[in-house]
Amino acid sequence: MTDQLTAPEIGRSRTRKEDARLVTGRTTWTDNIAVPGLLHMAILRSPMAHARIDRVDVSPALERPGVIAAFSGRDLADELGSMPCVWPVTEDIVMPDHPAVAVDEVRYAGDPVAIVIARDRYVAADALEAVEVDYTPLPPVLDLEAALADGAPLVHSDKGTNRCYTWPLAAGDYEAEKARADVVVRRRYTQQRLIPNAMEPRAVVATPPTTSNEYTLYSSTQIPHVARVILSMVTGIPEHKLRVVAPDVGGGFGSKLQVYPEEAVALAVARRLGRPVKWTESRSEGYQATHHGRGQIQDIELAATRDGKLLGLRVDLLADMGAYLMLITPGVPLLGAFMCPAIYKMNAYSFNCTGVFTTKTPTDAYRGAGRPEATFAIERTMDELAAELGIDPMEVRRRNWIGHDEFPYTTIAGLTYDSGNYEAATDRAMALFGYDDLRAEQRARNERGDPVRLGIGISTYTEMCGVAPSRMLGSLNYAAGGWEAASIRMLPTGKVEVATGTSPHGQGHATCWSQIAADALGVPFEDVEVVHGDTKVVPQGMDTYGSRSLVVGGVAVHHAAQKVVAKARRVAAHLLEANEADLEFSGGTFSVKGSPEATKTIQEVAFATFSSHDLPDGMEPTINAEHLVDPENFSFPHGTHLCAIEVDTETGHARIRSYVCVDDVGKVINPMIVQGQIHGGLAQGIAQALYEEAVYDTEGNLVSGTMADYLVPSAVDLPDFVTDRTETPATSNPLGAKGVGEAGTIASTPAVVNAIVDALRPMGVRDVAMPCTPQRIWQAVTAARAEE
Ligand code: MCN
Repeated sequence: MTDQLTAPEIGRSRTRKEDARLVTGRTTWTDNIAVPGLLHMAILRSPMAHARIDRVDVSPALERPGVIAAFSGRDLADELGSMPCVWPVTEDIVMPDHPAVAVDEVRYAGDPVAIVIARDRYVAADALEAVEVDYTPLPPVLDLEAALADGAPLVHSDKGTNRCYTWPLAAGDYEAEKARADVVVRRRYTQQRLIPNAMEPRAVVATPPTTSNEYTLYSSTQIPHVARVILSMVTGIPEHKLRVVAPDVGGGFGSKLQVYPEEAVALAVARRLGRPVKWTESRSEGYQATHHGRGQIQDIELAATRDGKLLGLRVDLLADMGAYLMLITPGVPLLGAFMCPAIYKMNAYSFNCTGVFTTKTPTDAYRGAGRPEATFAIERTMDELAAELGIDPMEVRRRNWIGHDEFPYTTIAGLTYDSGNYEAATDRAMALFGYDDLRAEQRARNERGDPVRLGIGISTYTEMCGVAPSRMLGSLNYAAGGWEAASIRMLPTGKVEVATGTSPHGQGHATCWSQIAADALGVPFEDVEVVHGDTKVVPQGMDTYGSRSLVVGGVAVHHAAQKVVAKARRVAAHLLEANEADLEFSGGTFSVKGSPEATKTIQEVAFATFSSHDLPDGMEPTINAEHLVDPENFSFPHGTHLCAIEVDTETGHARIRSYVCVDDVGKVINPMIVQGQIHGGLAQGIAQALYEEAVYDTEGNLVSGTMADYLVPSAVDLPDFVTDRTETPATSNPLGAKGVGEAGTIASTPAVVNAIVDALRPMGVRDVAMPCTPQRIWQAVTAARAEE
């Protein structure tokens, strides 16, 4: 068969078909859902980081006009199981009980304590103040190292320890490599806690059982399919009686890769009251109770020869779990464990991570999840090594990275990178950036003692995304699989429905999956409708996170379309009275080799299948198809990011002057979407470097608890980005694509901090803690001057 698949859609910058409704708000956000008889839920949250609950009395709230019901944690304890964690990374992990509403003890400021249900959301919110709670304060646990000391106060006293787990990874003999090294660079970096800021806050609507005993939960979630399984287990609602719908979702960045107590409680309340109930979090409530990201202390040691050849790497992490284990909390640092060696060759690697409980908001995945932290540690330390050796930092990287002719390459961490070309991306980035000219300008400024110094920051990153294969996830004790499902329905009129198990919340899947299906089926882009995010409509799926959707879910669409074409070919051959082997398929039309006038379009085949008057003997009357993909490997995008920053040594102000990135995400479905993903990712990575931090006081209160105190940058705070791509196709999927959703975030943080330190290094500064605020920069300069 010599099918010619014309490819007019893949690679084309289609504007996103879903955007008109999303950006005008003419869509169904969860908070827009109005159901007859809807009640509203408000949640009383702990004002303390750690306390014993001596008494909860909800009855005064019940006296308020408009209040329908109120519940303490104890009232709900019998009907809700513990909120589960699906990634217990070690056999001996400490897994504390996690009640959806606290019963005996609160463990972070924001822990739910009581629930009020009212006719109106404002009545419900006001009635919270009538709930009476007596607390006995307990000591907060805030510092990761202090939490592990003997005699430290305990977050979960029944567990006898604040250590959640210790997870090691080792290859080669690190100590031996260190012993023969000419230079060993040791550094400690702190990954501050970050608060994810999706544009749409979390929101839930739970409807009571129908006459057929079916519940529906609408939730602003990234994971309707996973949520259905977990919520069925927590609430006891049989899985086949629970439908979960993720309507249009206004962003998540990992914070909605979660099953939250509020979702379980809403279902329990709907069951108790037989009425639908809605809860939408306020922004400040979300800051306390939506999981946080990052929160690590990293001790890193890099051993190398005098000429900059890496010998070994050692990384010891303390990872802040927060008060409870959420869905994948313990696993997040493991994703970083595999990425610390990054694109570099070395002989030995030793990694150890200890998860620590604290009385702070639980942590979990936030854009990049483990990989931004790892990339930061290695890319910052590569710069430090270069400085110690007096070699240009890009040159040190070049001496160590995997050559383009060495793929597939198995790293010291045990991953096999399928493809890449670090030289090509770097050469392109350096040319766009004007690396040599900027270095010359930097030297000149340093020589004349310019108070505004120029710094150049490098990050040559790779990352593991795609979150699959399932077998590998299983070996890491992760409970879920890494597969994805797609099904394609060819409707009688030739239109196409693609049902995908991915659950987009801003990534443009409806557009990209239409492009993939349109090319494979030879139908117009406009004729494809993509449906998602409803367990009733798309029964199977693993949802969206870990930049997996294209390389798993998009690939599933491609395969399902191939199956449709294969079935259609059989029908077309029958109708054309030809051999299947003699049919060519191009642009949606089957034609008989040698007689070009004998044709059938795929739409004609669809109608013929619908009528089923004349099908091949024994053929099922459908050309619809389904496909599940479990990829053979992760996906490894990479790239080179370069940042030039001007640092005013008198005020501490840092201004990004130029930012160039050349990313390689393999083959691209939609270049404009890819560029948008990179832009958004850069904003979040730069935000970690310069602006954002969840700050707690000594009592464990979140003091950066509003948008006035937590600095999310806007477009005016960010530079123009120069983006470009190289294209090294992935070999692990037929589209040749690699993921892009987190790449910009992973790459950019070290590029910015490296640039700041590079600017200040001649003055004796060796590090600036993140976020590199003007105050911290000024303090670093002042301290270095005092040492001179
Ligand atoms: N794409 C492409 N060609 C490639 C790679 C990707 O055209 N070679 C397209 C895909 O078709 C898809 C988009 O780029 O439309 C992102 O694809 P992918 O890398 O597969 O990532 P996911 O769709 O799985 O999205 C998850 C990822 C993650 S993990 C976070 S966090 C994140 C992100 O996406 N959160 C986001 N991007 C976000 N974008 C928005 N607007 N909102 C969020 O919450």
